[in-house]
Amino acid sequence: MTDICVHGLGYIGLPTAAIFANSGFEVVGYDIDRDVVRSLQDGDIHFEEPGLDQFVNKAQKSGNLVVTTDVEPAETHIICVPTPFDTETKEANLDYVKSAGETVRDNLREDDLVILESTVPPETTEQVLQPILERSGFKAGEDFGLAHCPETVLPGNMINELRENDRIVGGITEKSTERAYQLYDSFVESDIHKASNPSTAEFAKLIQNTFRDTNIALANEIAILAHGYGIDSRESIDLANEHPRVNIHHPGPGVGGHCLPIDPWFLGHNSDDLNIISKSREINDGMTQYIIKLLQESLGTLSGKKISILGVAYKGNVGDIRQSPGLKLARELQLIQSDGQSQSPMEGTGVDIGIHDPHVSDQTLNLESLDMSISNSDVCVVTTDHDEFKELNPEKFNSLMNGNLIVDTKAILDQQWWENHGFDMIRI
Ligand code: SAJ
Repeated sequence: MTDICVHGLGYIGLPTAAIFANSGFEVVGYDIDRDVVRSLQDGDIHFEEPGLDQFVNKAQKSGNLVVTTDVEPAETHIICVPTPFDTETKEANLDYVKSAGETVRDNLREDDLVILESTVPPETTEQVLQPILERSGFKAGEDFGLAHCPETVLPGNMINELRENDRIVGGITEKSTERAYQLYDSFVESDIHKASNPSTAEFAKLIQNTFRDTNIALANEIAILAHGYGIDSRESIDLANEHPRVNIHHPGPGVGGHCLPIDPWFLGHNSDDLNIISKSREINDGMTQYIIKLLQESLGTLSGKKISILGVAYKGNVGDIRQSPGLKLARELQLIQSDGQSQSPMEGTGVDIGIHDPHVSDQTLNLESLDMSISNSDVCVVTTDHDEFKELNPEKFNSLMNGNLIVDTKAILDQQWWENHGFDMIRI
């Protein structure tokens, strides 16, 4: 008998299925994508995450994790499907949540528990998922349990974070909350906090990422201000953070990934009251234009120049390019025309761009080796703090680059060392 059926084997569903299986539960991992399921059955993980392949293989070898394209009845259904974001309307697309709900409904039995883990706008569990599930004829809270348990893992360190992070569980009844609590308690080593209801749990998850995004926006605004005053923003932020009640995050080329640039907008799904939150989004999104302004101040017109971009993953040591600032910078540079102004992409390009990222393997991006990407470039912009980039050697850049300008948006290079080799350094 299946204990748990995990719906969606992506970034969150797969590690979650594996950790439950490795904790002794009989788990079925279900995904509609046959290619994903086939490759998992062959032992291949379809995204980069340190240690995840061994972790999943261990779960599969034990017999506790079976991946399949067929849903089975299970005591607990955990929904981990994506909630895509519409960049135009700034709204969450809940189609996958709805269709996962329909699949669960078709397999639902009395006394089962349904948990939504996907990040969703407030009220989704109760207003969207619950009515779909109740079309089974069973009543939520009476005939079956229903809860929201948001995930909080940081890509790049998922397995440890699954165990070590605090969790929030919010059920539609105390019994639903308690059942979800007991389930996660099987592997969570930290505290599990009980929310009064699913909407409060949904809201708490969203404001965690919103706090981080807004804090980074503050750091980015500080960086812009400090640059204007000729002050090193990072030194001043580090000094400010010596105060026990101050914790300013780090500036950079903007905020990427599928969480921080999106979740704050989910708060506005049924509300018109976003203010500092939408302004923060604007500031973080504006960092690529700020970098272009810095480049123009140093180089004059950018048309005819070669710009090397190091890093199109959204952050260090991951291969994920979703909402990547490096890629956004490349695309905005491609819009620059011969007069150096941003124009329509249809009117040709004036900037030659060389992109290198040792963690990304996307065939559509024209990625180059490090040497190719920096060769003959006028400026090199470091946009991701991969470990490999921390070790970059200025001598190689001296011999291959045409110019001597480095924009280190993550402040990972040894400024003194590079300056000693004749480079002009701009740090964000
Ligand atoms: N970044 C900065 N400055 C900083 C920290 C981060 O510019 O001081 C940038 C990163 O370079 C990156 C972006 O922010 O582009 C997001 O990276 P991140 O490491 O802050 O977060 P994610 O998106 O990888 O994961 C976040 C985490 N949320 C929080 O820390 C509150 C993670 O715990 C969540 O599980 C995840 O979102 C999620 O799934 O919601």
